[in-house]
Amino acid sequence: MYAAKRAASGFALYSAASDTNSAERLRLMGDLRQAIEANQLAVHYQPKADLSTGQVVGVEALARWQLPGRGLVPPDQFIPLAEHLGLIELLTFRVLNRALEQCRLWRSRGLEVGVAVNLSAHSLRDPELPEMVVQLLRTYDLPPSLLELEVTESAVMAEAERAGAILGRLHERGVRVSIDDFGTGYSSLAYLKRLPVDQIKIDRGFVRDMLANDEDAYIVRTIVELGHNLGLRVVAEGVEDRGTWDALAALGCDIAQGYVVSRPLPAESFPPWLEQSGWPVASSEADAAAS
Ligand code: G
Ligand code: G
Ligand code: MN
Repeated sequence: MYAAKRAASGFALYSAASDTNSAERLRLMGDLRQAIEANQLAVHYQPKADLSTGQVVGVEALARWQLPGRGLVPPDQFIPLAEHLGLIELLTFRVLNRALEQCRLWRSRGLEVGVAVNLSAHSLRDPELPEMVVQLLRTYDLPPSLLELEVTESAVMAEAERAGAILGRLHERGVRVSIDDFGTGYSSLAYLKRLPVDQIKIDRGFVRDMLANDEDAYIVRTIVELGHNLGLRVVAEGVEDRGTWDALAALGCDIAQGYVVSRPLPAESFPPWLEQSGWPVASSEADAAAS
């Protein structure tokens, strides 16, 4: 009925695939609620490397839902579902908590890697988010600069004033803020200038074809220049091969993330990957000795 009312024609045909309350979807919602409440979501970590030194400077935490009998459900499916169920705050807390706990563990073993956590638009309307984050940093005794929060342009712009205030409170405490999927939204540059942001991540859609497509290469170059002119670090996402890595390094882009460095890894695979891949990493002992 609602679909029919929305359609210009005034009618719609029932199809199970578009039924947001199909039996299949209801079952999935129940399973997801259970998985989030019981803290059963996994978190994988994708390394990011400095384009000038090759040093691994951090990882992005990516939620994974392994559903028995259905395999791995991708986040673009379960994140919207968690939002719909009002479970996104709990999910965000779970992922943040897990990622910071992991960061702490790596640090205690001498690996100084920052973690980046994705926030949904809902989190940017949650006035309790900054305090929750600060508490978690205290719990794990971590410097705020080891945490980065990734927000998409569209999530910020949906309610720019409110989102800016919440991010500002985190930024004041030393937490890093990144604009994710940059270039796909419609952020006004005037607003970007005023946002408490440290970093922009160029959407992988532009990076993917930059060697073959002059327009994409031009867009990437323009974003790198824009970011640098605003005093921001620029990260390229979806860097899949060495040629793209070299092109980005030549443009002066700061950091690369993508399959050329590594796919997202389960936490326990990260230290062995570092060791045998040969990518250098900052050591927390060296830092401690230097200071
Ligand atoms: O690697 P991958 O397919 O997992 O990521 C797909 C999308 O899901 C990415 O855009 C990423 O930002 C988003 N995502 C992954 N984990 C989380 C999370 O914990 N919270 C939110 N809000 N988004 C996430
Ligand atoms: O920006 P977001 O937070 O949406 O980005 C994370 C997503 O990008 C995840 O789905 C991750 O698996 C995916 N990803 C990471 N590196 C690459 C890459 O080199 N190529 C492609 N196609 N996807 C990538
Ligand atoms: Mn991201």
